[in-house]
Amino acid sequence: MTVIEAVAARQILDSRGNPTVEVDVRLADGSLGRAAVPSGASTGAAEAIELRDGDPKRFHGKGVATAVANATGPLADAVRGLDAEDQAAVDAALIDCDGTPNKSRLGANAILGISLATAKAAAAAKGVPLYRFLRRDTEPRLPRPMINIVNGGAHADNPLDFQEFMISPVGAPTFFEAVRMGSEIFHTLRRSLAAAGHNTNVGDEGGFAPQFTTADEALTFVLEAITASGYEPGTDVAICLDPAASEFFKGGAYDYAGEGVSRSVEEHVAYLSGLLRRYPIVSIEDPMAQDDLAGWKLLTDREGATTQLVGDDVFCTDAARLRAGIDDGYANAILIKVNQVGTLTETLSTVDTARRAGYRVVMSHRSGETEDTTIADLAVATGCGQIKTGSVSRSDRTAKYNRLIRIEEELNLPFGRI
Ligand code: 2PG
Ligand code: MG
Repeated sequence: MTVIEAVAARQILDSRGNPTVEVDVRLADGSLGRAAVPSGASTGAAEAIELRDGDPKRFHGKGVATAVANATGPLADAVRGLDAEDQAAVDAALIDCDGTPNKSRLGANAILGISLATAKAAAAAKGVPLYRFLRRDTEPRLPRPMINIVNGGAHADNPLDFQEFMISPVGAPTFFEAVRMGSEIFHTLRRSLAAAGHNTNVGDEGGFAPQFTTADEALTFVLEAITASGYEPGTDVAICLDPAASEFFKGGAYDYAGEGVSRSVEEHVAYLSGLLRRYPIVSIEDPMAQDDLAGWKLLTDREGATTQLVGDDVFCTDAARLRAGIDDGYANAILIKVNQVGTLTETLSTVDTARRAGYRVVMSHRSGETEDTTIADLAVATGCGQIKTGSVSRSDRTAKYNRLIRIEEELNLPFGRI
């Protein structure tokens, strides 16, 4: 009854107004699974390939009609007749059908759409929520959110060099309370930005994008918003950063264009250490560029014992790349993005690799998102303990928070910590 009978796909819009792939998988018993594929802006060099049509007359070249045709053509042929409950076999068939190491022939967007829709169809057939269907051998947990309240880098058109300034309500007793605290701080920040004459427009992930030029400026406002909301920085609410450093690593140095300063690898590490001393920062993602492994090692040796250092571009959710980090001792955590690797099975295997090595795991959205909430269920099912899903504004972001609020209501699960 859980045999895959039909695959449909279409182009829909993502949160930036660009087309993306949505897939419907229908099973023999009539169960339907539907998944929409996210899309990044500050993509890692080793990510699985998102197939775009490149036809300048349609969607300025960003159309995904070819990926949709691949999903309903060769990829559908490869999975039709397979059991949706055997995710590993379905994903292996998709990978085989594509035949390239980076899913470039048929598109990781086409492949991921089928992979995720298959899991959702199987969960529907069993009549259980996705987080329960995907449950691993570890204990499920509600993830602690990293809430992005200031956007810069590739996600905003301000001069801020760092991409994301996030708050994590480390003292919140439940997921809902974490969201409440995040929302209060977000609105307090809006008022203080307006009072200081800054604009309160938001960037791609729903955080504010004022004309800040330095991280210190952003951090000062964030810290003040935490305090003015009645919370103790560091105890109730900590700060997390994603500089997305690959974006401004040029010619062997870190080029802070907004600030108008270039820092050598050593100076950049010293600068980050300085921020760690001055602010209650508990986690930094992509502090170093994906191809600056010496820098990664330097920072990990210096700060890794006390600060969570999350590899995004450097690992690209790929188990082999993560293995290199574990063996060589750089980073101590990994960001997990389903579309960086392109199937659910590979995603879960990377999570397992991280966990076995004692690396922490953060489930993550992309800057281009949809109303699809799969990552919320994935975070609970893997019990990874942390999620990064943007600001507490814009429905593409709040859909994930709201999904987690409902899951928390359904279950009485333990809450993750950084
Ligand atoms: C990141 C992500 C998500 P993008 O760098 O971590 O915040 O951004 O999807 O643009 O790669
Ligand atoms: Mg990142």
